[in-house]
Amino acid sequence: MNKIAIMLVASISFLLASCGQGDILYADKAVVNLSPVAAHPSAGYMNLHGGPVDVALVGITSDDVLRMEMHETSEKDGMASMNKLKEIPVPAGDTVKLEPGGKHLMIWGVGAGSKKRGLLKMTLIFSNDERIEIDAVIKNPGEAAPAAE
Ligand SMILES: [Cu+2]
Repeated sequence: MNKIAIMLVASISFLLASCGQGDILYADKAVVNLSPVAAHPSAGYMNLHGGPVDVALVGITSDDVLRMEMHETSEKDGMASMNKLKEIPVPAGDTVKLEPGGKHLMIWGVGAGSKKRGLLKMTLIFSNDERIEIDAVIKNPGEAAPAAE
């Protein structure tokens, strides 16, 4: 009886330890800011939290968009430009922010159903083949952006 109790305690503390910070790969604070001009792409932002090992975000898909790309805004000679990224590294235990003026998603053709729901379901694909499904909150043009942290 005592042995079982000790084993239970041991396995519970193991479970708690395995849920500690940096031990799981996840994404949060995902938003899609709809473009005020229908023909222009919308922008997507989120925070990526690294897990126990270094990975990279290598793809992002959604059933309800025409096209989605990973971009980075950079400034050269006072001119802002964007380039397409093949991957976004997410180091173990680190937080990588997709935010205005930096790395972001560019999204074409967000479907009417998702707009109505106010959520866009997307799947993040990582270099270790881990896939994470998230719901990004859709913001209409003019709606306040979420407070930065
Ligand atoms: Cu872009």
